[in-house]
Amino acid sequence: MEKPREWLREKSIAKKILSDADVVFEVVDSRIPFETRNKVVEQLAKERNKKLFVIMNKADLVPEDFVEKAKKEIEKEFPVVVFSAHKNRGKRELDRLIKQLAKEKRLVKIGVLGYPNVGKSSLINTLKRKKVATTSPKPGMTRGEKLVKLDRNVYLIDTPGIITLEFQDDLALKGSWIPEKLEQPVEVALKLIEKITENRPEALEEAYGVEVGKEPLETLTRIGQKLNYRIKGGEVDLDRTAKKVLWDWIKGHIKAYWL
Ligand SMILES: Nc1nc2c(ncn2[C@@H]2O[C@H](COP(=O)(O)OP(=O)(O)OP(=O)(O)O)[C@@H](O)[C@H]2O)c(=O)[nH]1
Ligand SMILES: [Mg+2]
Repeated sequence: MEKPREWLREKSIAKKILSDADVVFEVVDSRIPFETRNKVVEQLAKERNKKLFVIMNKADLVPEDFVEKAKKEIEKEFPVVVFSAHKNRGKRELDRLIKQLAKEKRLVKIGVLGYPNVGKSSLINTLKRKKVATTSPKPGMTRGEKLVKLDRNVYLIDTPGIITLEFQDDLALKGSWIPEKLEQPVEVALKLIEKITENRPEALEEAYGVEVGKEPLETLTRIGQKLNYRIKGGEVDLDRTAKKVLWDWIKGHIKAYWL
């Protein structure tokens, strides 16, 4: 369950990038903008006096009033750019911002940081207008750091997702952990269903055509029945259903969101 060595490694990546880079783009998932804000990254940026911009990516997955609400909240601490790598939204605004930053210094290195799977590499490809960084729905795609030249004097640094001092279960809820690598996928899926039920139960009804139950287990069982995921003897395969729900969450097929 615990992986102290990995945590230390991740923290050292964050530290290294924060000494290399002049500016940080902290990418978050617009569906769960607060949960995907990385405290370590923000803390280090503050300590080192680096400019940090929060990029609310995947804005295409949430409604506009939610985007505005979240943006306002985060802007109390950091400037925010609303973005969608899939819909090319926010590209012009970021282009302009980068141009401005490039005027202030001879050479600008922008560290693109955030949790696994929030869309750091996708953002870089959108800005570069070319597929230079590998992307995947699988959290943990980007391994090493990668320097991408954007302009004569502007570089972006693609990085692996930063995770620190967190349990795998919590990471999975953020879409930052591969469901197959969880010890108890059912437990995590139940937690996720609980969260979604609290915030936007229709999202589960829309995704699976089931009625949300009183207990998360009821809902998960109904989803399994609907998908016809069975184990020998005909009972619902909860394990398989849980992984499917977690993958659907990662892939943005479940339209739920919360502050
Ligand atoms: N709907 C939607 N999906 C997106 C957007 N940007 C990225 N994705 C998807 O999110 C998944 C992760 O994207 P990546 O760019 O690989 O994310 P990353 O942060 O580089 O991930 P790691 O390298 O694993 O840390 C992929 O399936 C992308 O297609 C977006 O703006 N909207
Ligand atoms: Mg990546």
